[in-house]
Parts: sequence; structure tokens; C-alpha cells
Amino acid sequence: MSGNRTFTMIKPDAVAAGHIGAILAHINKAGFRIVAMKLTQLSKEKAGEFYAVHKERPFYGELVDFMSSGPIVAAILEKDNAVADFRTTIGATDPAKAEAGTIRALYAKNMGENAVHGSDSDENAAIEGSFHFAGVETF
Ligand code: 3AN
Repeated sequence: MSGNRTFTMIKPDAVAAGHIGAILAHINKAGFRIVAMKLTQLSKEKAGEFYAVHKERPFYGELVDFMSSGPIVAAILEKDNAVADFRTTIGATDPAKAEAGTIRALYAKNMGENAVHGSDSDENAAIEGSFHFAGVETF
């Protein structure tokens, strides 16, 4: 199958809670192909760089501390309409508002510790994917 791409991270809360396998199975069942993947940990500096777009938001410091607090799974996913379909698969940013059966409804703790990241545009998917992966690590 071919299609376009999005970028995801399974965040430190979901990794620590042992949800990597369940979340990857959910992603596969939703029709996404994993084209790149790694277990890694962001330094504070790298997390700050990744979320630089949120620098002025009140939760920026908290977000950077959390995202660098433990290992994450970073992955590039492929499917037709990948960005929009993945955001449907993960559900709303606030898990209390996420639709039943979405990844955040099932696994997220709260607005900050919300289990997964999903790119919000094709442009950001490409930027975020190349932030984490070299071309030779993408299949
Ligand atoms: P999404 O991840 O659904 O695209 P954004 O882009 O608004 O949401 O926010 C990026 C990340 O910032 C979220 N995934 C979440 O971890 C964190 N975040 C957003 N809003 C808040 C908030 N009010 N308090 C704490 N963290 C937040």
C-alpha cells in the first residue's frame, strides 16, 4: 500500500505504562503502515526544539520537561490521507473530550500526558519525520 505520511510519538506516559504494543496494534488495525520507527529519548534541548512552535504557550516548560522525562517511540506512518486519518485515530488533545475507542480515550491520562503525538499538517509531518529519521532509516 502506498499513501502519504504522518509522524507520531508514543509519549513517555504511555511508554512507562506499558502501552507500546497495544498502541502499535491499534495503529496497524487503523490501516497505517510503519515506515520508520525507534525507541529513543529526547534531551530537554531536542524536546524544546521539536515543540518550538508552542514556545509562547503557558504549558511549554511543562511540555518540554514531560517529553524529555523518559523514552518515547517515534515513528513515520503511511496511509492515504494519513495526517487527518491519524488525528481521527488518536482523538482530541484532551482525553476527556476524545471520542470513545480512540488512542487518547483509551490510554491518555490528561491534556499534557496524552499518550501520543500526531502531526497537524503534511508540511509538519515531513519536518517532524526528518527531525527524527534519516532517509536510510525510512522504508
Ligand atoms: P495536539 O497534540 O492534539 O496537536 P497541540 O498541538 O495543541 O495538540 O498541543 C501540543 C501538545 O502540547 C499536546 N499534545 C499536549 O501534550 C500539550 N498541551 C496542549 N495543551 C495543553 C495544556 N493546556 N496543558 C498542558 N499541555 C498541553
